Amino acid sequence: MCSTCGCASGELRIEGVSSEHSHHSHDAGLPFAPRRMVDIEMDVLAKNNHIAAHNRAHFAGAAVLALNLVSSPGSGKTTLLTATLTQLASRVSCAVVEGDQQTTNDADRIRATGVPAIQVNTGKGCHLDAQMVHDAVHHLAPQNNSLLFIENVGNLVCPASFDLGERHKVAVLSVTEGEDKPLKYPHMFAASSLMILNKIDLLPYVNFDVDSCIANARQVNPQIEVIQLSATTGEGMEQWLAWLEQQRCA
Ligand SMILES: Nc1nc2c(ncn2[C@@H]2O[C@H](COP(=O)(O)OP(=O)(O)OP(=O)(O)O)[C@@H](O)[C@H]2O)c(=O)[nH]1
Ligand SMILES: [Mg+2]
Repeated sequence: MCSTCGCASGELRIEGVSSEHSHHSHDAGLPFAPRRMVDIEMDVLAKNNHIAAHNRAHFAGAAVLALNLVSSPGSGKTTLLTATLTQLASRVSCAVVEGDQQTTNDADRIRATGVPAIQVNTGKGCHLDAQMVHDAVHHLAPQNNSLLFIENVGNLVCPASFDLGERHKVAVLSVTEGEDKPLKYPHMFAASSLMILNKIDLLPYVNFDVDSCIANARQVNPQIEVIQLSATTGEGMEQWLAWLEQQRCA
């Protein structure tokens, strides 16, 4: 489990090991009894949800469209954002919150496009939480009627549980990761409104079944929208920009 966020689900299953036995071996390493772990998890998430609701009200009041970009490390979130901002920022006011364990690399990449960005370093933490976004947004002070992109820490697990007050989660999955990822990490794809299938320029070089990936995503979330694109070649970008425009008008 993840010791920094207390996001153990209490659903541990090890193939071929009865749940009774797997719980015994798991519990031996825990600092708290399972019941207490669940209580702590609920406390953490309830507190987070409270701050997320505050963020959401603030964004609604200022007509800020906040999007939470989630993915595994290296799927292309920052590349997609810089490509997006290059096309969008002259027309729409944008700002970015960047989440990573360490470095300001990604915020530097965003700022190089001329768009304000603030880096949040989570240290040992594996996700952004609503308080971090609240504090970062306080410094960023996004304009009314603007777009706020939040790039979460690269991690397909914990960011699924932490509401930041965003309008939508956008899951970025690249074609080098395998089409089974929506089934292996269902919570993330269930929580996302849109799946961006990135790096389609690499499809000729990898074994990746696009149709089966989309079917897998729809199995865990029948409503999920899908856009295939390449953040580096720009193929499919117009669909993503149209989706953003649609959300801004919604
Ligand atoms: N071929 C190809 N490479 C891409 C594409 N998008 C991103 N990349 C490359 O993938 C690597 C990771 O891209 P990033 O944008 O840093 O990924 P990220 O999701 O922001 O990574 P983290 O912030 O570390 O989680 C870089 O080498 C990018 O150039 C794409 O559409 N096609
Ligand atoms: Mg990044």
